Amino acid sequence: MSLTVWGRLSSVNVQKAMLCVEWLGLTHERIDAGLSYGLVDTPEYRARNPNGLVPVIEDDGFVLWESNAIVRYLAAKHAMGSLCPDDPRKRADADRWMDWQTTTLQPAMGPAFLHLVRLPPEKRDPSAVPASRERSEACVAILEAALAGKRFVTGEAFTMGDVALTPAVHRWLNLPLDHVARPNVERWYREIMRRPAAQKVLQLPIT
Ligand SMILES: N[C@@H](CCC(=O)N[C@@H](CS)C(=O)NCC(=O)O)C(=O)O
Repeated sequence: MSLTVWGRLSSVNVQKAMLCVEWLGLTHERIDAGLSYGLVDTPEYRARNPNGLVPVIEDDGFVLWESNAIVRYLAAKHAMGSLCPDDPRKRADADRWMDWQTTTLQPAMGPAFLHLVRLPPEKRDPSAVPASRERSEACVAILEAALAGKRFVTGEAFTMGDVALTPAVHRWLNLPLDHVARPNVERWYREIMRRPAAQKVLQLPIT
C-alpha cells in the first residue's frame, strides 16, 4: 500500500489534499513540487499530470489530479459515511461547498493574495486589492450565514466540504488586510485549527 502526494505545502490546492490525508491519518509520502521546487515540467511529472500543476497523487498505481477529485476519492475510499457523507443530500451539500470554494471563493481571493503576499514586491499592484477584498468579503458573508447555528458546513459532522474550505479560509483570515468580523466563520475555523492535522498542514506565514 503506498500513497504519494506531489505538491508544495504553500499551495492551497495541495493543502486541501494534505488536510484530507492527515485528517484520515494515511501513511504517505509527500514530494515537494511546483514553483521554486520545479519538477512539474519534467516528462515524468507531465505523464502523471499533463497540466503541470499540483497536487497529484498516486495511490497504489492509481494516478489522480484535481484537488477536489483527490479529496473526494480519499474520502470515499477511507471515510465513507463520515468525511464523504453517504446520504445523497448531505453529500451534495458537501460537494456544493467544494465546488463553491474552487469556482467562487478562490478566484475572488486570488488577486488580493497575489498582490499582498505571493508576488515579489516590485511586481505587486496595490490597486488590484480592493476589488478582490470586496468580492471575497461577499463570499465570506455567504459562508458566515451558512454556518449560523451549525458546527460544520453540512451540519454536526466534519465532511469533505469543510476540508476544501479550510485552506482557503485560513489564507483569507491571514491576509494582511482589514476583515469584517465573521463570528461563525471564526468559530468554525478555530475548531478545525485545533486538530493536529490542520496544524500540520496549514502553516504560517502564508506564502
Ligand atoms: N484545479 C486544480 C488547480 C491546480 C493549481 O492551479 N495548482 C497551482 C497551485 S495552487 C499550481 O500548480 N501552480 C503552479 C505551481 O505551483 O508550479 C486543482 O484544484 O488541483
